[in-house]
Amino acid sequence: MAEEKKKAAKAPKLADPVASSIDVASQEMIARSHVLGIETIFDRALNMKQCAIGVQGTCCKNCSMGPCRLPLPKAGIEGEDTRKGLCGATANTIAARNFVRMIAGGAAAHSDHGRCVAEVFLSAARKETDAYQIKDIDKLLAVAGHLDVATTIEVDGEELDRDIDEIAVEVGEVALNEWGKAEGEVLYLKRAPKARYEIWKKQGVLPRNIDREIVEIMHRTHMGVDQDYKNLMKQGTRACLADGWGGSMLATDLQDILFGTPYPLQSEANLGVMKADHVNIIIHGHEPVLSEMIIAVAQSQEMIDYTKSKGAAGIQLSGICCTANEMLQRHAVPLCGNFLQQELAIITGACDAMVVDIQCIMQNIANVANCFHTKLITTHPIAKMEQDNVIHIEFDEHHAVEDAKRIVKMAIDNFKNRDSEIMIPQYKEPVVAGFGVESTEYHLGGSFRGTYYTLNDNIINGRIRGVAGVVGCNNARTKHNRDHIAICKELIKNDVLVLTTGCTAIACATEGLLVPEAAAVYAGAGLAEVCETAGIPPILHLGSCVDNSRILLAATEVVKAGGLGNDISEWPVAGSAPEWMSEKAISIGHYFVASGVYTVFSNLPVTGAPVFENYICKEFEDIYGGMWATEEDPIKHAHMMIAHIDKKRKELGIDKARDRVMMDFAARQAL
Ligand code: NFS
Repeated sequence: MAEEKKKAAKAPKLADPVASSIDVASQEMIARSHVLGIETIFDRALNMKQCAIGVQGTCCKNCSMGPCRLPLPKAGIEGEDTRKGLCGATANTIAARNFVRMIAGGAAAHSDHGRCVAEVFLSAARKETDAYQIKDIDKLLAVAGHLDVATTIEVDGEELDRDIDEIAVEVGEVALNEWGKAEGEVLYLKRAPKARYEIWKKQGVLPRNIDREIVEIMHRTHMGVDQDYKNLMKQGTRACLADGWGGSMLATDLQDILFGTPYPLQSEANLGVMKADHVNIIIHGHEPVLSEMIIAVAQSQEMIDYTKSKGAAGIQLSGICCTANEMLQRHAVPLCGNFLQQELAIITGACDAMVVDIQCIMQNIANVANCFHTKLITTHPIAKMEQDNVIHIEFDEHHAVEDAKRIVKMAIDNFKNRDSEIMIPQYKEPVVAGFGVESTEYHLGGSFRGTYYTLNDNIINGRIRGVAGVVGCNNARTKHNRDHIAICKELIKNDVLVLTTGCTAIACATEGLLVPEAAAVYAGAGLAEVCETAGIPPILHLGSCVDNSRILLAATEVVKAGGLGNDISEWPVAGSAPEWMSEKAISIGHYFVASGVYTVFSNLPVTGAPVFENYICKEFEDIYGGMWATEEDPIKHAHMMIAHIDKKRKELGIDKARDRVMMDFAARQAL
């Protein structure tokens, strides 16, 4: 008996499905994982505690004399902070070094993705591959302008259009050069409002090229180099600007030119998009270079016929993580789920192949796939897995169609091998996505006006109180999707238009918030009226995480349209990432802050160094006009953003307009 008790005490705890996620489809699959004896991240989060010092940001393992651990004393610090590592590094130095290394990791991930797209772009422009072509010529010409590539040439004193192929090759070359050029500065910085650019210049944080700033972070944070938290943050700022206004923005632009600029379209979201009688191929990761080809091949008659010959009704493609957003915004391919749903999609027993490339792929999906017939296929040379059941099919733009065919065929052949009961949760919601900078301009400005002025007008007259970017990941330390949804609902209820990307966008989609009808149900009267007139949802899906660059550009368009100040920091806007977990989120958060946006995260690994924390969460506002803030409670979190929006309205002198509008609605209701 005592033995049994001991065993039970030792047995790993199992996650309570209802406490783990707000999403019923996910709850069903977590419950199923327990029935089948399959461990998921939800269980692991219960059985492994976080390191209390790491959470504070004050553990230094940058040399082998450590790790040096500098927890904040329980009673706080009175008088001088005497904590030091072996070399004498203070808590501020350690926390700042860790923070900027996170920026380096995030900026590297986004930017290396961008580089890969730029390489494929150049191959396509040089016609070295038939698989990819230039799709959006208007966008090519616009991007050429931003990269100082001429779009016309002078012949005999006459200005003529330049050959498109020639422009494309030069755009590809100039773009690729942005990663490692020896001189100058990142070209896209000039796309920011002039006032913003001048702040960066004055602060000495204009990135020189994309790679260099990341390398310099690794150098400066090496043992015994930069030991001034302010100077470290300067480099962190420079590197994240190279991400947001460099690597990420180039990724978005070149993807749009190659694969098409998104325009609103309709699809569905959640695990219920999988179909029992279809071959289910789930694409998970980030680079649309892979997914675009798989979509093309899966839709070919050859594959459709092959599928039928194997007894399946068709091929159901769906996506996880940012690849899901990429496929949705350009092809209406349904969203299967976000970060915390990757194991759960396999637990349906209906996933015939999960195809992954880079980033946010949990190694445990290999173990989960091993419990089913699911083929797990890695495709990227920089992202392999050690488990034996993982198949690696390297994807290369020069033989992309053949690679995609091999992958799709493997999935079809695997359909007959299903060995467990299929259990697809019957939950999915309709979604309208594809709001890029261009389409938002059209929707809000109308085809004749074609500017953001109508949006500005509605902000000035108070129908729209302000704009919020709510983005980022899931985090197994937080109930799946709970904070995304609570914050977004609270914001729209208070007439704040929400722009979303990444896993937040998928969370909103699975909750049914990304349809125009959601405005009447969840939005405040002012925002609902604007949404009804424009036919848009109260939360706009702007794509994947590299597409946060679209939010930067939309913000810039608002400034350009006039009436709301001269800089992003002046208009009523705020940012949020309530369930963040990845280094990419820190890079994104910081480029929003450095672009003048008040940005709230659930928490930050800086609490062990209060002086450093105060620097980025307070003093930063005087330097950049934007700053960090943290709040775990989602409703308080939303209201901090709303308070900032109201502060900016007041500074702009448009707070009175909103009072009037609200009275009008009250009066109207009374009537
Ligand atoms: Ni963004 Fe995409 Fe999701 Fe977080 Fe991961 S998918 S790049 S990092 S987890 S939002």
